[in-house]
Amino acid sequence: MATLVGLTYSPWTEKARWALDHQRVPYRFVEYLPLVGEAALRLASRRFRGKVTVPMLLDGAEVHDDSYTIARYAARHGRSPEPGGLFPAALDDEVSAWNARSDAMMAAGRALLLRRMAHDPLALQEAVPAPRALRSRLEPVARLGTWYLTSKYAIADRDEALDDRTLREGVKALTEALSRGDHLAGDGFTFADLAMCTAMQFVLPVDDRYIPLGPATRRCWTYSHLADEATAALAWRDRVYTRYRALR
Ligand SMILES: N[C@@H](CCC(=O)N[C@@H](CS)C(=O)NCC(=O)O)C(=O)O
Repeated sequence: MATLVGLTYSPWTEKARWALDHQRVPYRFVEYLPLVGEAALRLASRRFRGKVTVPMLLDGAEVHDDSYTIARYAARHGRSPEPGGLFPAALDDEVSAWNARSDAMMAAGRALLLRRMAHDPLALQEAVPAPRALRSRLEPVARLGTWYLTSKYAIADRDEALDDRTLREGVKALTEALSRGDHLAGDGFTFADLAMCTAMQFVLPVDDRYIPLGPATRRCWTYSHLADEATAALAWRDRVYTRYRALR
């Protein structure tokens, strides 16, 4: 059986996991611990150079380190309940364009989130993988984790106004597309819908039933400048989750 290494709260992991679950592909999930888990991940994937990220899918000699290729793997190895599958051949370009949009929104959203997180001691404490009573004393551990991600993804070199614009334009493009129908590519559920739903996590997190977050973390993930203008896109995201995201 394949192993998926990922971070439960991460929208990239959710993108891969949703595709695997939707296609009914069996896998074992292993929770990743940023920084601490890196050496083991490099060893398991035999990636000794460059950046390693999760989600990562390991299936014998086959290694996939990107949510999009994991979803493609899911489409090859599973069976879709939808007639055309997650990647209908005729809609390939459209689906991958929406995925590129989702990736750009997520990179922008992460940069905006990490900036907010650095100033939110309660959210930092919730990120400490330790019993509640110890969390406030261990806040520096979470601060170290945030610093690590900030430097790994070169957040200081990013333009905050541009990140805001990228997220905003993503929501606008989504809202416009939804005025033409409930599915982004063709007339059924595809990876385009799934990818854009997961990107909306950086505007307002989805219900805890799908991705559990502590109250301070949820507040921190909420991008309030944009959430109020994104009501149609968020309502659509919630409808798609209810209909197509089975609870684990
Ligand atoms: N292109 C990758 C990007 C994945 C990605 O950025 N993963 C981040 C999520 S925050 C990660 O691995 N973070 C933990 C780390 O870098 O140690 C994908 O779509 O799967």
